[in-house]
Amino acid sequence: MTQLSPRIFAKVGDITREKVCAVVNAANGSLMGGGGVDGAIHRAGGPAILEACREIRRTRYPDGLPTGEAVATTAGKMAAEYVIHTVGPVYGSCGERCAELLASCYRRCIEEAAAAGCGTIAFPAISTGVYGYPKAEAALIALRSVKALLLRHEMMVTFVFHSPSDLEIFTEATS
Ligand code: AR6
Repeated sequence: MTQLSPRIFAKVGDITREKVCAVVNAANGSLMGGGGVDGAIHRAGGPAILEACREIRRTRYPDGLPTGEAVATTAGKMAAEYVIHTVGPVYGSCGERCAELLASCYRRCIEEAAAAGCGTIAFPAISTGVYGYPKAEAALIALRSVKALLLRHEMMVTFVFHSPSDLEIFTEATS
């Protein structure tokens, strides 16, 4: 575990195993699951998560969750209490707005976690898998957004990377 500031940490691991109040899911607008972190979270948490997502689609977002937005559901069988689902930007499809949309994901996730009463949250590297966001660029946006949010929220944040090389890219980009 690397400590980046008094309340910000980074590590290598599987986010589905984090013992925090909220784990963030890098979802898509359908909220109906997918590959990557999304697939891992639905597998680890079980069907209660998909059920809650269906209810959110039906009642609040019939057209899908917009990019940059976030919603909270149960974490099912995982150690966490909540999953905060967010939709990162597809790199290359948003031009100059990509950075702003990615920052919005981090901001909205922390806001949703705080609203749920959480004091701890774990983030995957949103948009840096299938959605193609360059990892070093995404790292700078992630850290900058979280630092700004922590001025207003009592929250402990952990960035969880899937591989040692991803953690290395993050620490190099942000140091
Ligand atoms: N724990 C932590 N990090 C992980 C894990 C895990 N278990 N699994 C993958 N990663 P991605 P995106 C890392 O593709 O780019 C899905 O199909 C991975 O190495 O999961 O936002 C959704 O349904 C990468 O660095 O999310 C959407 O359709 C990072 O998590 C779409 O992919 C994010 O990769 C979202 O794409």
